[in-house]
Amino acid sequence: MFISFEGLDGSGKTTQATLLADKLRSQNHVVEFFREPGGTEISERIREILLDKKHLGMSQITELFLFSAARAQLVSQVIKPALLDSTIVICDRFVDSTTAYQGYGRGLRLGAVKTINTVATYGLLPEVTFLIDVPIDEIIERRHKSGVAIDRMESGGREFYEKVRQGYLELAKEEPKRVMLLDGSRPIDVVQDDIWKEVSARLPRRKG
Ligand code: T5A
Repeated sequence: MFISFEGLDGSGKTTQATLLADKLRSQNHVVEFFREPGGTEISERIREILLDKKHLGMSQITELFLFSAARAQLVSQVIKPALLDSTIVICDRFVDSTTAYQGYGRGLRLGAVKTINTVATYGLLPEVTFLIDVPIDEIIERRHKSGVAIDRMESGGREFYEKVRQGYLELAKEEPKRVMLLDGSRPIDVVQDDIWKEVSARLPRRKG
């Protein structure tokens, strides 16, 4: 099973993805957990380039190809082999991030972005995607509280994030069977309950 988590920076994706991985492992499922961009040596090096605040002059097309290159390596080197081995793969971000951030956020042509997504993933899509939706004001408040330093992508500003959020909501409308929209402004355990209900219903039944 391939599961992805999506949402704005600070929406709580990593929190939810980690809780899900822990719960599955506690029930003896084999789980691989990856963050995007990242997850392989090459993809982690691309991540450093992408998030480095020194690279404010990066062209939008370069950015698109770098995210896609990191993903292509992750899919071919680890995700595909893991899925063939019946491992449950959880990804903190996948192609929908590129559609939302580079397509809707940066304003690159959606048709081109989706084609590049398909090439980078060899057509692989998650079986279920949890989109953790949180209003921008709440995200800003969480960011202030956590005191985490912002990276190059996070210097995009409010207008950029509004576009990304609308893009995500559009994706949830376009693909309601795959993308499950969750209100991430609720408490962590309440969001996790919704995720667990969906995932546990999809787990293969065990004999005995
Ligand atoms: N990007 C990525 C693209 O532009 N295109 C792409 O194709 C891809 C793959 C990656 C950046 O790259 C961009 C998107 C990003 O800008 P990153 O450093 O990997 O950046 O970080 P993010 O994925 O953005 O994730 P973050 O770690 O910043 O945030 P999360 O994972 O959304 O949030 P999380 O779980 O760390 O939680 C943030 C805080 O909120 C609290 C947590 O305790 C934590 O303090 N929290 C809650 N508080 C209240 N209620 C809840 N329900 C809460 N859930 C979590």
